[in-house]
Order: sequence, then C-alpha cells, then structure tokens
Amino acid sequence: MKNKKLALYAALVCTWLVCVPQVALASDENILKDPSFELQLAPDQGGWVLFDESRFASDSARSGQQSMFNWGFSQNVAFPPFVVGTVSGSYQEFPAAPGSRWRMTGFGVAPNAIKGASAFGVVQVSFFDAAGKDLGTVETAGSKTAKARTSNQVNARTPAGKWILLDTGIVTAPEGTETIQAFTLYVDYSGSNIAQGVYFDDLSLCALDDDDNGQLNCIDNDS
Ligand SMILES: [Ca+2]
Repeated sequence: MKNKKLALYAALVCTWLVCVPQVALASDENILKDPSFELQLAPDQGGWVLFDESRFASDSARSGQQSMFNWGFSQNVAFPPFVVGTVSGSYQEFPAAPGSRWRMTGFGVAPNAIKGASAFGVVQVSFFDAAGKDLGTVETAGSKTAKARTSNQVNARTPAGKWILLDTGIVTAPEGTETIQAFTLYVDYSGSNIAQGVYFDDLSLCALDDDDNGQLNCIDNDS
C-alpha cells in the first residue's frame, strides 16, 4: 500500500511539473489546452482537433519545439469551378453564453512567401447553438457572408519567415450561443499550383469580464 501511495504521489508531482511550462506560456485567462502545441494532446484530452491538411510540426516553432502547420494545394482546372482549393485547420470547443465577450490571438508565419491573392492563414472564432448551427457574432449580424470573426492574415504581403501577431479583436456571442470554437485556419483558393501553408504557435482564447477592454493578459508576448 505504501508503494502505491508513493507511486500516486510521484504521478501527481510529474503531472504538476509537466503542467508548469504550459501555464507559464499562457496568460491566466487563456482557456486553450496546449496553446503552444508542445503536448500534442488528443482531442478526448481537450487537445486540438485537426482537419484536412494539418499536422503538429517540429520544423518551425515560435516557442518550444512544436507548432501547428495548416497547408494546402490549390490548382486551376479546366472545368467549373476552375479553381480547387483547401481549407485546413485545427480547433478547440468550449461552452459559451449569449452576450459573452471573447478575444483570440496567436502568431503565424509562412516559411516561404504565400503565392496568390486568395491564400491566407488566420485565427478565427465561431459560435454555435445547441443544434450545432453556426450563429455568427453580434458584430457580424446582418452580414450574409461573415459567420465568424477572423483575425488579420498571414498572406502574400507578409514577409516570409516573420512571425506576426494575429488578433480577432473583441467578439460577442449572439443570442442562442451554446459553444465557441477557436480555430487556426489556412485557406487557399489561389490556383497557384504549389503546396504552401502557415505555421501557428502561442495561441490564446480569453473570456473577457464586463469591464475588460480586451487588452489585459490576452496576448502571450512573453514566450
Ligand atoms: Ca510551440
């Protein structure tokens, strides 16, 4: 029995030690799991859900040894729609209440300059109701196209190899909201006929208090 207790104690200490670097990388209000992609947690452990051309990457990192790489291959074709493209990414989901305010930030880099006007990497937040319907945001209400709030872009005008801050600004959940999803995304409908993409690292998703202007503790500049 004593050995079992010792083993449990050791496991708790190890868990705490493993968690320390992650906490140190993020602000107190960042609710994302593994925001720097160092742990590569499975989705059932609260980790990132990857889709399409996405992978954890060790060949480029803003902090630690790992990042998220979303990429794609867009090409022109001789028949409608004449350009085939890619939407690749990763996301995490959390409960969210109507009227709650959020801000997502992160850093993105393209190892080689992005080619084409319709190719870019962003971070994005989307809100959904209990049935899983995409609700958009209060700020985008009335728009027929913008169902989410996206950040500024890593795109053809971004210098190659330069990590830039991506920021959605403050986003308000609309009526009926049950969940929020926080994404890294790479979209490519450039028809450039090359494989290209964007690395993401040091992400943050913050729920803002009523008196919080969104400037506090939401951007992880220290890592
Ligand atoms: Ca990292």
